[in-house]
Amino acid sequence: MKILHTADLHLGKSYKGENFLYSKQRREEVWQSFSDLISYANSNNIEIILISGDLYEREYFTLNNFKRLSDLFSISNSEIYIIGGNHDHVDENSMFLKVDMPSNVHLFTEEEYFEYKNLRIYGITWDRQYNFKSELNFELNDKFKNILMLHCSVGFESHFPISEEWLNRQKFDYIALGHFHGHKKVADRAYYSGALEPSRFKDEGRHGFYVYDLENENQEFVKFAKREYNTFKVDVTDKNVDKIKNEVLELLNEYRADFNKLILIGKNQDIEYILEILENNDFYYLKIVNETKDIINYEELSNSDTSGIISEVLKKLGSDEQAIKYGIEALLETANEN
Ligand SMILES: [Mn+2]
Repeated sequence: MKILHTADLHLGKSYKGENFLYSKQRREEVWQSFSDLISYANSNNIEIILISGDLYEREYFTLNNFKRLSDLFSISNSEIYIIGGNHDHVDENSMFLKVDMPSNVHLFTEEEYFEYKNLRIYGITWDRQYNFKSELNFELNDKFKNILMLHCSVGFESHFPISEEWLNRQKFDYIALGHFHGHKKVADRAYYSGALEPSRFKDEGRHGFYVYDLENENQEFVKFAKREYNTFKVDVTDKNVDKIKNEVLELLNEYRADFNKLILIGKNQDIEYILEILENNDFYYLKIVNETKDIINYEELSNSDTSGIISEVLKKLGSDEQAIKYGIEALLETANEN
């Protein structure tokens, strides 16, 4: 039996950091990605889909969005198990409880577990937005394969903290976690699927979902996201504009459709021109961060210095660049104070 484990889709999320065009487009892409996930499950004999919290953003989700979600679920051949997280917590006002969902959808509210064939699926839903805590005490029946779904923070103090030691003591066959956006194994048989689609530069790396095969206990990460967030660093020191441009094109070529951040470091007197050239590009999204150091033109500085103090200082400091920098800065500061 094949089980697909996903989480943190944040459907409906508005992307505040980006401009409106990207935000609108990205929001639609995440819907498309989820729709593709349902199709993937249908064509790959996935019997179970686990959604470990933050499926949608309660803050932005409308009744139409629920209708769209319900339509997607209804074309799925899988049984779908859902827990609420901090972004889609389920209290008595949750719209999720007020819409008709197809019969293959199972949202955890009060139940301890759902049974499907030889499987027991346990899950805990957030019933509030903040400071959620829950008693964790499970009496497992080993005639069943047992699975646990939690939306929690492993190794942190807030957002439903869970320790690695606790996870390692559990006898579950698989623990499907949500909340952290990067996919990783955190304990024996306990995994974060990560967000299906990344939503910020903090979410760097590959994104997708896990497929777990219950019989042979084989587990595979399937890269699925439509776009990724990447950060690159280029040192511009002693390079001409063309060389820098080519280096950037080569470095980012396979990431053209992604959200990319390019940090320029080092020193280059043509930095303004370099920025202008790089900003004129055909990448989907390229944010350029200028972290280069200023080049002080000492000759110019000393020519404009009618008092002769700067030339005097430069002569005394010799060729120690760092010392010159501090010296000049101190002088300029004194000049500004007057
Ligand atoms: Mn969360």
